[in-house]
Formats: sequence, C-alpha cells, structure tokens
Amino acid sequence: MPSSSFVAPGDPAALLEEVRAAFASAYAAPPAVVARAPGRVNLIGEHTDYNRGLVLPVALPHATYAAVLPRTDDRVRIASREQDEPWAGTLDDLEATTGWAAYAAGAIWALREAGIDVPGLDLLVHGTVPLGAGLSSSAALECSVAVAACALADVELDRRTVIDACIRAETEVAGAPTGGMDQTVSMLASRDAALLIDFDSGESRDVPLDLAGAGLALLVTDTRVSHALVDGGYGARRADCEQAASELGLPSLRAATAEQVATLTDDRVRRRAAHVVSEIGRVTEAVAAVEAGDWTAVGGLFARSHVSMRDDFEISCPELDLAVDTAVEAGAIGARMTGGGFGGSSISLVPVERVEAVARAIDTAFAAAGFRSPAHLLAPPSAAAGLVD
Ligand code: GAF
Repeated sequence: MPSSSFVAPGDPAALLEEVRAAFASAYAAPPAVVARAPGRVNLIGEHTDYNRGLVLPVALPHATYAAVLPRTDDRVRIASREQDEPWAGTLDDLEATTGWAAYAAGAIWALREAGIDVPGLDLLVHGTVPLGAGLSSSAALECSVAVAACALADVELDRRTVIDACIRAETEVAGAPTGGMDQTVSMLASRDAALLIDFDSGESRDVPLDLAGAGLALLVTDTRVSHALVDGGYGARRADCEQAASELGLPSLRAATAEQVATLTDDRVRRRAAHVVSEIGRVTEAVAAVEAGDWTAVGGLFARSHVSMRDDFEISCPELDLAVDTAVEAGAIGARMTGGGFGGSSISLVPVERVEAVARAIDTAFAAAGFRSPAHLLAPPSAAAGLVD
C-alpha cells in the first residue's frame, strides 16, 4: 500500500505569496492587507459550548489567508482559490449572502453591525484548512476576513469583538446554529497550548501542551464523510439539550447533575443530556491529566468521550468508529471523533514513532470496508489569527 496521504499546512511565506498573486490576478492590483486565521481540532468537550460548558481545542497549523483592498464605493467582491463561485454585491447585500461566501460576507456585515466602519472592498481567500472535514474551515474563513477588515477600517484589533462578530456571521448569516468554540480558539489560541474555554463565565486560559517533549503527536483523520453544520442533525441535538435544560428548570445543562439528568423521562433527551454533563466532567479531568502529563488518562478520556458521542449523543458514523477503533488497535494511546459529528474527523493521540503505522492501518481498514480513502494531518498546537507581513 502507498504511504498515507497527509495534508500539509503549507509554508506561510509561500501561502502569502500565493494569496497575493491570486488577488492580483483576480483584481488587477495588489492587496493592501493580508490576515490569516487557523482551523482547529478539539481535544475534548464536544457539543458542550452551546450548553455553557467547557471545551479544550487547539489551533491547527493549517490556516486561511484573506487578502483585501479597500474600494472607494460600497461594492464588495469575494473570491476564493478553493471555491468556484465568486460573489459580488454591495455592503447592503451582505446579510442576505448565501453559499460559501456567506461566512466571509457575514463577518463584514457583523463587524459593521458592531459599529466598525468596514468600507467596500475586494477580498480573496486561500488556505489549507480542509473544507467540510469538521476542522473549522468556516471559522478560519470568518476570522481571517474579520481581522483583515478591522485593519482596513483602521481600528485596533479587539479579539473579543471579532469573535462575537464571527459567531453572528455563522449563526445569523450562514445559518449554522453553532456554539462559538471554533471562532474563539481561532482568535485566542497559543502555540504549544490547548485553550480551555468556559462558556459560562466567558473566560479562557492556555493549558500548556508539550506533545513533542512527551514524544507524542495528534493525528487527525478526515474520514471524507461530508459534514455540514447547516444540516438538521446539529440543530436537532441543540434542541434536545435545550429541552432537557428546560424540563429540569435550569438555564442550561451546565448547571445539571447526573442525578438530575437521570430523572428525565424521554429516553433520547436523557441520553443527549447525559452526554453533555459527562463530557463537561471529562474536560475538567482532561485538563488535570494534561497538566500532570498523564497521557494514559487522557487516552482513556478520549475513549469514554467517543463512546458517549456514539451511543448517547448519536453523532458518530461507521467511518469515524472504524478510524477510532483502528487507531487504538494500531498503537494510539486514545482516539475519538472530534467536532460537530455526522462525518468529519477523528483525533488520535499517538507516540510519534507510531504515527505512520496508525495512519496506514486506518487506510487499510477503510479500503477493506469499501470506504473512501481518508486524509490525515498532524496537529501541533498552533497560534491564533493575526495580520501577516
Ligand atoms: C461545531 C460547532 F461549530 C461548535 O460550536 C461545537 O458545537 C462543535 O461542533 C461540537 O463540539 O464545530
């Protein structure tokens, strides 16, 4: 079998040149500003953000680059090296944008709603975050555009404002009822750390993650099963969680205990809530395990998280289950599906010397099952969004 397919993050200097060249070719002028924003992979804490819970993601080295040039009129043109359909309209049309461009248009619209005077502009995006793989290509697009747009508006970058605007872009313009983890980590992550975010207090902090020092790597496997958060499954899970909290008379499941969850009468709603409450507990345990360097404990938490999502939250799929089971059989310390689910990616904690063997084992298992060939990438915890140059 040939060696496994790994998606490279790309060389930042080369990506900058590529986005500048693509911009010049699309608009016959060089961009004024380029910003970049990373995708993310979540270590643990799934479907907890919109329940005011805890999450523990890392930023990927894979990022989206947004090149912009202001215009003197109110027109906005949006193009991508990775997407076929460019979009053009006026500042007044941004809120009604549909398709992939809605994430970019929505970010500009939401910044303007927040009182930031973003002018008409030409925009071109280019990057290496795999699309539709559950690795937050949407948040990378929104955040890269928002950071670039703030520079054009000549305002100091306020990361909280950008996060809030990008969440509005995703929920109100793109129509994906997501919870805010992806935009927050894209804007606040640090290199060599995971980001512990508390969606009740709104606070976050770095959890240092020296994987290389421990001889470990995070292997992410894109199952290539399509994953779209605007489809109904994500929203249905969110509705079940809201129903559970409402029946318990609580503002959110963050405030629920396992004993309270056990009193819920509807089996499906009870299992959804059981996942959320147990998963929030696993994030706390995972932070303690990472801080203690207890990687076996982290692996065990990955395993329990996956079972909870597979059996109680019901957001896994045969490809994710096979990737997870095969990774562990081939030497991963732990593995789980990651992100919104219904396809997308798995994450495996793997001794560096086993990475290639684990990836190959997954490839072989997928071929034997008749599944599409997966793609893999490595996820050294990387830095947040910012201007480039
Ligand atoms: C997606 C959403 F965008 C996040 O807000 C989060 O809910 C995640 O799924 C599941 O943990 O990435």
